[in-house]
Amino acid sequence: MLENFRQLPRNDRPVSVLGGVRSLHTHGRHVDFDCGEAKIRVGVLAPNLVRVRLSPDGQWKPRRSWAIAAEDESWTPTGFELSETPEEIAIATECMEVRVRRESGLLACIDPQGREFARDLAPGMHWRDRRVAAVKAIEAQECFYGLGQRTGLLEKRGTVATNWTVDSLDYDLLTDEMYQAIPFLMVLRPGLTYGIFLNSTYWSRFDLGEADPNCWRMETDGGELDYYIIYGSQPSAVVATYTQLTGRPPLPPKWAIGYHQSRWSYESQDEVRAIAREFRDRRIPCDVIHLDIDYMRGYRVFTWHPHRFSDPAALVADLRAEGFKTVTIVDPGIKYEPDADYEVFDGAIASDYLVRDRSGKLFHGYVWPDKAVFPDFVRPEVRQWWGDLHQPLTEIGIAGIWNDMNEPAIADRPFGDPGTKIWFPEDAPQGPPEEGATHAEVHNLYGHLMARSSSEAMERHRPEARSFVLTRSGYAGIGRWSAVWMGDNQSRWEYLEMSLPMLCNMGLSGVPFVGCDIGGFFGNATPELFARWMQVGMLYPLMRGHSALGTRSHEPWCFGDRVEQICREFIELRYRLLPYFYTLFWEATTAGTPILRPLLYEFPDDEQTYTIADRVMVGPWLMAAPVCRPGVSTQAVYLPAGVWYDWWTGQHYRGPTQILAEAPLERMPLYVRAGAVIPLAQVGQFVGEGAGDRLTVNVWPPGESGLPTTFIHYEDDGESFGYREGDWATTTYRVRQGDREIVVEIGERQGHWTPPSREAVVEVVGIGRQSFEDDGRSRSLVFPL
Ligand code: MIG
Repeated sequence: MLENFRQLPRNDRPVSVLGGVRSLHTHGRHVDFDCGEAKIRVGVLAPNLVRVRLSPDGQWKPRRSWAIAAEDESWTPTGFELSETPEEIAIATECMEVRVRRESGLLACIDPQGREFARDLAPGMHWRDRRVAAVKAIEAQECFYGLGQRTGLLEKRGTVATNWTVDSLDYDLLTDEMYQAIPFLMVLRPGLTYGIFLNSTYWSRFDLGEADPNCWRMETDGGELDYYIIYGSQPSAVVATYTQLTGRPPLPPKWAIGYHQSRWSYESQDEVRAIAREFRDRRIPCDVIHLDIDYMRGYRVFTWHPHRFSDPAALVADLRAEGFKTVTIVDPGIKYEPDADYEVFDGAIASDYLVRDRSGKLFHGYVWPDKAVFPDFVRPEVRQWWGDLHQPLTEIGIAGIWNDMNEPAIADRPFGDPGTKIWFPEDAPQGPPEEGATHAEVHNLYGHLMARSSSEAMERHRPEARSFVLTRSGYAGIGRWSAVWMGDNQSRWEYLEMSLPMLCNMGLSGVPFVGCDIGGFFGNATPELFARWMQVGMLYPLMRGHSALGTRSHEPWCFGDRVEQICREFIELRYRLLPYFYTLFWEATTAGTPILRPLLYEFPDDEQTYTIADRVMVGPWLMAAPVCRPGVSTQAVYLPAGVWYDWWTGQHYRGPTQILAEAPLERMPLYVRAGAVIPLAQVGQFVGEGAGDRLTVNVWPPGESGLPTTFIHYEDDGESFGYREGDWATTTYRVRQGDREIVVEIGERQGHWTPPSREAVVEVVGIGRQSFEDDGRSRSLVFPL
């Protein structure tokens, strides 16, 4: 096999190890260490954020920050103290210290309690040819997370994680390279969390104690090591800073967090209409229908099939009238078709927008349209041109774009033969010529920058409304541009179970808007699997059903009445919870917070939670213990410290404890934390359907010994960009419990958006309810016990 043109570092070169520190000097926020020919630069960007760079030859290459949203200069200057002893140099900020050993250049960090973390072990930073690496200690109790899209367990100690985007269509529990490449690692122990962002778009790899259980190691190509260390007393602080560094997502339109239905493919406009009608007739809520590759004419990107989709404008308009948004797939491969009046190909050739090899020869491979060529999305003008090609889609009302095959996925011969997967030669020039990047450096960015092009285009061409963009491939910070789905899973129980840790690690890696194909992509779901998957799918930030060509129909009504009813109820539950989900999305835009969270995110001092992968939190209040195995009707559930209420029965439990939950097929065990405040909507058949005349807010008693709790409910019109100009509303709820009453204090509504006039109903679950005209004024509701 070609092994994908991977150029290995030359093993005939010696390994070089950083020498001792000869001198240092400080300029602004940076401290430069002169270590002979090599240099280290430590930058203090924030009290809990330090950037470490190593240049083996002492020359700093210009860095291109495709993933960095906040450059060094953009951080508010923060003071630090530099002190020196004969043994070491220490840089102290308000909350951490970085120490560099004079003799060896080895670096370590210290937390406010004096505990070491991110500590270099010999040989520390080292390099061979263009490969650079660092080795750090695995301290007692440390557990590993993040690293973007990963199969297998939630906790990653003892594994290897490579960052090189590939079409991992046959992934299983042991697969390493995936569609996403996110070189961000989170390390947790009680009271101390740190993050490492390896700022390299080149191939990179983390060995998390696989080769040696005492240390973890990161390495990458490109000749310069550049990484950020983020300190936090708990995971939320690290995610907040990491997403400040690499960017946070914008608010999606509210409809995008409703239910999406997709299939490869709904093959004609008639079929799409029939699917839409079925949803409405059966009263199963749905907001979005996706059109997969067969809407095109011979898979030519930006075309419509003249017969099967003869009138796309009418189709999209009719769907819209029924409350559906339409999303079209857009693949990067352009059919190689000279002299055929195919505008996209002709335009790309005329402007020279395609990837060529080093000799200038046009690169081609084989994808759906057969022989295909590929835009160089690293060039801004190519992203602009490609984005403008979306205008005919937005003009007829397409509200979202789905980017597939953008790792990029390419075969070396026409589809059908067992071809080899290839990509551009690693020395193919990409990006603005003066920057001199090659494919080796930007491979991991192909899908990322394609999604960026789509996202910017949608905003340009639909300035009045927020759009939805979905991508399969991405790099660190992809959440700024797009939602992400996890590619081709299988209709098997293991894939249902694996979906939760995979999505949780994406969330910890700063990408909150994520989902897996509900029901499984390859293969046929059984009715039982499908019902369970819809229950789990209700928890996914992106809730989309999808399935592959040749599989049985996977719509919610295709598995008999019992499963249809289960699907309806769980999709309805999602729609009831939309105000809560929407508030979580808002939190994600302001603090990078994951929406779907592993228990450890909320209970980082409880080591029991460190390996729990199949129990998850949605936001701070809801915990689900979904069933991911066949034939189950009871389920063991660990409840961490605090009081928990059963969502279905109201029964309460005092954690930490282990309980046995009833879990017949109709029920996914779901728990609410004491003190929870959860805003709920009336269920409509789609998000915009006139459910605005009542807001229900459910409150669960904090318990006598419980601390007061707070929740900020976020609202806006759900579709425009007005929220950027202050057209939003937040309402703060404070809940406390005394001997004789529970008091719910509602703060005055903030912001410039006013909800339609409505009744507010506040219900303290199991105690009572009060309702009032929601005029936005502050009030205090007392519920006697
Ligand atoms: O070669 O567009 O992951 O969601 O349905 C397969 C057809 C290409 C892979 C995607 C899948 C999509 C399918 N695509």
